[in-house]
Amino acid sequence: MSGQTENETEERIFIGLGGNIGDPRRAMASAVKALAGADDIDVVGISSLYRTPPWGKTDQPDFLNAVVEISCALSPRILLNRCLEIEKGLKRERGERWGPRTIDMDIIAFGNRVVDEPDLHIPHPRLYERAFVLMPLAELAPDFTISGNQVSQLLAELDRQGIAVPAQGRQWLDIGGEPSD
Ligand code: PH2
Ligand code: MG
Ligand code: MG
Repeated sequence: MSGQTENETEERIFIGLGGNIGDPRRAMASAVKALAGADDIDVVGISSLYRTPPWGKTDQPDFLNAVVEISCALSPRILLNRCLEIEKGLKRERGERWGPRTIDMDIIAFGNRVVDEPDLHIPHPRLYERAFVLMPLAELAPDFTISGNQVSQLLAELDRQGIAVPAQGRQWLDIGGEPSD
């Protein structure tokens, strides 16, 4: 698929946010504001904030996670580039795979499109194992289907133990104020 292909249909697009070092809540709030501030992206849904046990590599601090729904006419590739730019702007730090990070933005689903490129896999390939993605996603879109599976059904099959909701709704965006730098 050409990287420039326009998204002309009403596709539901979801981006997962996460982080577990520094001030992840603030970094995630800044990421949402950066998405909302882009002329060609509308933020149409924001989940609550979730505190989640580390997945994949367990000897690291809990993560904060959330999911946002956006609407845009960008291609998945261009959207990925935007997310990488926003991460860079927030001075993303990360080390090993699945290790600690200040901010992570992952395209979870882009309508029913399937993208399989070396650095871009949509739907997100580990979505099915990750309550930290499916819980906030189910809050926004329980009936959305990913590769034929309803989000609420996928979540019902997962262990949600240890996941908490420190901030209900959108209030987590406004705690504390803007980053100083
Ligand atoms: N992200 C990872 C690895 N493990 N665990 C949780 N709970 N939340 C995450 O966002 C997360 C993770 C790599 O991106
Ligand atoms: Mg990730
Ligand atoms: Mg990522």
